[in-house]
Amino acid sequence: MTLERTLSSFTSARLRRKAVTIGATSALVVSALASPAWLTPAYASGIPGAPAPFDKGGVKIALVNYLSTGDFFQAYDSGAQKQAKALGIDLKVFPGKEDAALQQEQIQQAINLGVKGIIVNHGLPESLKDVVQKALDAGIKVVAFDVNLDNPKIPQIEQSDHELAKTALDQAIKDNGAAFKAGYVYVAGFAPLDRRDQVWSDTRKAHPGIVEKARWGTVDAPIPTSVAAQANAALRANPDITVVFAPYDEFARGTKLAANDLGINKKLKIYSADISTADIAEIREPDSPWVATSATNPAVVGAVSVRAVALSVAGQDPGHTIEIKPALVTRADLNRLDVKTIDDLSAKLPAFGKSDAARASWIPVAQ
Ligand code: SR1
Repeated sequence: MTLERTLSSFTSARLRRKAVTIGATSALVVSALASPAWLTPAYASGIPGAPAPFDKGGVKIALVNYLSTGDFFQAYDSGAQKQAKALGIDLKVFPGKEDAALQQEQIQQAINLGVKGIIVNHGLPESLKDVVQKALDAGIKVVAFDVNLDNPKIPQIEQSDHELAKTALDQAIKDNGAAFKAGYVYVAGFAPLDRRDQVWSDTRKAHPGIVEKARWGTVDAPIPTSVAAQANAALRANPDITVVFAPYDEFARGTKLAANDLGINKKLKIYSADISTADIAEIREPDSPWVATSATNPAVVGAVSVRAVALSVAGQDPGHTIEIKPALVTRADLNRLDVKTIDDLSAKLPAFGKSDAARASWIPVAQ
């Protein structure tokens, strides 16, 4: 099903003419944008005692995505929406279609709309640096999540990717010993995956008994199906692989699909990054090969991104590097605590549900 919405809350005639087509997987974003409660009634006219411009309300901020499909990015967007609502921010979400030129054009559109701040969520640094410089030159504050824009004026937000990869790999070594034949799922060029890759490489250097027998990976949508086709071939050609490091939940899902299809789910163990309610169900399935993941709550990451840009817009420094700490979640933990949803996980594993990053007394926290 395809939905079409014209985002009419902004006054730009150009934008009003441009209908944004969003796939069904982005329905959450669409419904939030279309909701009459887009602006929080309580703070639509400003937060009492907040620094300008948040004392008046209706501050325009743009969230410009590169990727939008998949649970992580949907939850990220919904966390950003919720925090924006709590701050009385008029948040315009530009859906990502893995198209660098489109993302660049969307940042230009945001500049033309007169936003006060822009959150850049993923993307290719080469295609973004010039246009974000234009935004900065126009006095617009910019923060970046998971794309290194290499500019001292742009706060960088990340999920402590080194720690995330290390905790997942430490668990793999704890479960399997320091010598095993491994598969690895990776696509170069994405900042979080590149940081996790550094840890994979260091881990193999520190433990020469860990041998990478095959590597695969793609972000072609739908990612799990595309990864499954590759994993199927790689696992068939390398029947001695017993461990797969798949540090993105869409990669883990694809690899799990292949393992189930090949009937090797009981002898393979998958260690990943990220978690969603759907992932929890997949990890908890009987005989699931997906045994552990290291993750933040993506909705919290979205909320932190909005708070960081709000601080910048208010003339307060959110810090140059803003990190959200991950928590290791094992299949055993999920079963022991009988976790069924992300909200359950936040309640039962408090390290997972919150972040103190980019807070200030005047910012109502929504996470
Ligand atoms: C293609 S990059 C995918 C990653 O971005 C976010 O950092 C998520 O953790 C996901 O693993």
